[in-house]
Amino acid sequence: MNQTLAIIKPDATGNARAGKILSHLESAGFALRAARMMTLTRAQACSFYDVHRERPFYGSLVDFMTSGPCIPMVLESADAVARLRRVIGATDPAEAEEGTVRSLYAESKERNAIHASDSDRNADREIAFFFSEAERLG
Ligand code: FUP
Repeated sequence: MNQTLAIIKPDATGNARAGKILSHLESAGFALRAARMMTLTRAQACSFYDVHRERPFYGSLVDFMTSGPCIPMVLESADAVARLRRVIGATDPAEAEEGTVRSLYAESKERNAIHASDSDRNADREIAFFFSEAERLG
């Protein structure tokens, strides 16, 4: 078993899709180990997406991610990082495989309902960004 970080994004909390998405993740075999609802500050969103700082969509992405509440969560399963990436689908919902979270619930490439860590190293960093060791092991 290992852990990965997901974030239900502000488009999904705003459109009453958070429960459906969480249910989809649990049905796909992930155990929820930690979660909270929070509206990211600009400093938090900038830091979380720092890897994209030079990309043309960065400012708009930070605006979107701070526009309403999101739900960061720690999910656990065997091969959690790769499995969750498959379950959420491609970044752009128009390209996401049928039945994936983004194909079902995302609005656009930017407003794409959910984030998932893309490597074990980033999962460690992103889990530690939102949750203390006590919270995710409790
Ligand atoms: P993903 O790992 O699928 O979330 O995608 P990326 O790490 O490439 O991008 C992170 C976030 O930036 C995406 F979830 C949405 C946003 N983004 C855009 O808004 N426009 C783009 O062209 C690419 C990414």
